[in-house]
Amino acid sequence: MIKGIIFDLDGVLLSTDEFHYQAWKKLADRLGIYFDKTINNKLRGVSRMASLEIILGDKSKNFTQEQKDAFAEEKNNTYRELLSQMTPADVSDDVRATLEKIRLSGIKTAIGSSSKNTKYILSQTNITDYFDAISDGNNITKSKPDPEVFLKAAEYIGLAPSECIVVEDAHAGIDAAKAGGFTAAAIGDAKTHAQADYKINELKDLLQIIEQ
Ligand code: B16
Ligand code: MG
Repeated sequence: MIKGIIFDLDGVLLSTDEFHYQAWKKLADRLGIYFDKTINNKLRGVSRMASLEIILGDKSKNFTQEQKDAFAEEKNNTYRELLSQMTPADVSDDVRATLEKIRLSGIKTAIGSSSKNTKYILSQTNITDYFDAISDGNNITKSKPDPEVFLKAAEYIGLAPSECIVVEDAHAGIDAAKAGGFTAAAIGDAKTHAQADYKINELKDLLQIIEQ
């Protein structure tokens, strides 16, 4: 029986995945490195530095760690500039109504996101109070596809992985959920992942799954 839901953030609750794309695209264009939405899909759920390595590809060896740190910071500054324009109006009716219903159902909720900007995003969009716990890029040492971020989230809400469903838009996130022993619901790009237990088109489809 499902007693808890662990939500990925970027691409599941909010369209911040588009901001990640725009911020990486600006950096890649400046560096003269090819980058498109197909490459961007490989960055879903992956940490900032690992994302940079994917973008640099075999050009990675041309740069020092100091330069890479500066690139990652540059991207994050662009990303945070985009985040600073977010408001509660960026939360879709589907997401807000679903979170409201889940809140009333007594099911525990947590965020399981690789992003170090999670708390800022939740605060900008005023959805922090929908969650009992936040597990994010600041409390983990290994990012998805390692299950650490979801295992911590389950621990914070006092549930076993087998009692929780993870909602993810990233292939790396579905890998992480299954590696941790969770039920996995895929949305968006992750729907093509063969190991997803459920495939949903809208967040509200979750309500039927948890009622089962
Ligand atoms: P930051 P999620 C992930 O968030 C993003 O999907 C991924 O593209 C990003 O690189 C990662 O967070 C780190 O984000 O640079 O803000 O720390 O999908 O796990 O919510
Ligand atoms: Mg995501």
